[in-house]
Amino acid sequence: MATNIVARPEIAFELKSRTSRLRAELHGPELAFLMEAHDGLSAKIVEQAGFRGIWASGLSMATALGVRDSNEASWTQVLEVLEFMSDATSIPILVDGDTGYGNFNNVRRLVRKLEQRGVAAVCIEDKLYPKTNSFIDGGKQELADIDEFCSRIKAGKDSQQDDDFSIITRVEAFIAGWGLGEALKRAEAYHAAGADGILIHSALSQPGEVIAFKREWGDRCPVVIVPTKYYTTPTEVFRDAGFSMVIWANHMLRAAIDAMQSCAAKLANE
Ligand code: SPV
Ligand code: MG
Repeated sequence: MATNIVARPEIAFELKSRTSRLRAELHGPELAFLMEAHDGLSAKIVEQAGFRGIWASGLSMATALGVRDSNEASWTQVLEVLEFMSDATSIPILVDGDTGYGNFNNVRRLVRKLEQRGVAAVCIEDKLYPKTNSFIDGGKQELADIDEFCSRIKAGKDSQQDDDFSIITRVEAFIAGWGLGEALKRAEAYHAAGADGILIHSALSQPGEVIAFKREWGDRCPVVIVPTKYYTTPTEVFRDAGFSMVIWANHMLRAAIDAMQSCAAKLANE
């Protein structure tokens, strides 16, 4: 029986934990794509479409709950949404953990609870609680103190029970108006504190900042990007630059809003 399973790689793949599959996507030779979902139904649709991982978007989960992307939904309410997404699917989920919902103590609790709900990885960004969406006056947003943010990373890594659970750290230096030097300094500190990958974010309509970062960063650890603003860039450019993972961050929610608005308007008018 065991021999049969080994002889069928697709079954062996299914048997691997979600945490190790997410890790394999991060470290694999191919550019990986995660698709956004915000509830059990959208998560199921993402899996059925063939994606190998889900981005549980903070913006989308908040919007689907009818609140702003400013930590207006509590972290335990987000946890409830994640449980539905996790139960409805078998592919790994990387959750947008915003700033970690507070300091190192909050991250410690967050990681323990995410593991219990079957979430494979969390991304935390180097800003302050309550967070503000990166594209609202990004240049005026305050970044976290580097040492304080590293304490959040270390607390998270110390708390995980499964060695394959991943903590991705999101560098907001470009968004907040700082340059490549600040982005690299922060990424280096977060990597040294135990981060499993760096998400480098940019608000420009071209990918110049993130490509410059990747060129300097090299292969110190996987680099993840979110082309929400530079969405017209062909994915070949990301592949050639050597990024590990691309996140399509809000697309399922946007598609749902368009469809619901046109359906509601049609029925109301006709
Ligand atoms: C989210 O999906 O909530 C994100 C990604 O943080 S973005 O909206 O592109 O900043
Ligand atoms: Mg977010």
